Amino acid sequence: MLSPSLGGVDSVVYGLGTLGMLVGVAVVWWLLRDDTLDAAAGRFRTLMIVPAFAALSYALMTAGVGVFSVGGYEVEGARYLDWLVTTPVLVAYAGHVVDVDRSVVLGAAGLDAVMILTGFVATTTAGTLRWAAFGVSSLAFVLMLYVMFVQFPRRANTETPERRRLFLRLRNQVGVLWLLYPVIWLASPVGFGLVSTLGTAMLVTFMGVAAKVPYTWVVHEHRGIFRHERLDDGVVDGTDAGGAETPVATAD
Ligand code: RET
Repeated sequence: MLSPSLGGVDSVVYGLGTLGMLVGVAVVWWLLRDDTLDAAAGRFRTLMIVPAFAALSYALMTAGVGVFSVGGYEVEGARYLDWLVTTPVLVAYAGHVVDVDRSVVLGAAGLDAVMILTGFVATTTAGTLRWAAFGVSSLAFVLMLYVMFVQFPRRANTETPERRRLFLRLRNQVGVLWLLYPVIWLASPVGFGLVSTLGTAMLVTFMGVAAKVPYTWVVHEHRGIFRHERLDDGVVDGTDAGGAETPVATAD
């Protein structure tokens, strides 16, 4: 399990991935430290899991920990552990932004976890089982996208224009970027071998940083929606029973 069997260049790639993830940690750290923001409403502590856990996983991959070989392929155990922990958080957080019913959020996060676990089975087995697992993983992926694209907007309980805008940014990023993962898997040595192990490491690391760090940055850009309610109180001054969630105009 602990055989540091990959060459030095992979470690350089994963080292850069670790640094990239630390940028995401810094972004969420700012959010947590900004006392004009309601950290409980923003759930920034939960969001922090994403870059922090990924940084840890990339540090492990840099050190060659958790690499094992199955049927002649090198498999990065830490990568799947990273995905298993962080991708459900990315999915659930998008739902949190527009206050989607808990059961629906858990459904999407659960499908995501099934996608990663069966993807791991596909990576570590051979023959029919491998392709069956790939099929189940892809199906879970499609169902998860259906829940995010169709059910999340339907079950949103808080839909100010600002929250909706942030939700759409995060959800569309998931919908577009993530489609590349099964394609990379198929092209990698585990799939049809069109891309080398090093090439796969570079693609997946680049994608990992691209899927996680801009996500935290987009939340940071829209942080105004998580301002403390009390800051608005003086302005609104109880004129209307209509809503504590009165939209506030923003510049973007
Ligand atoms: C696998 C192979 C089996 C079929 C499918 C896959 C999808 C993986 C995805 C991963 C997303 C990872 C992210 C990581 C962030 O750092 C497991 C590759 C459908 C969608 C966003």
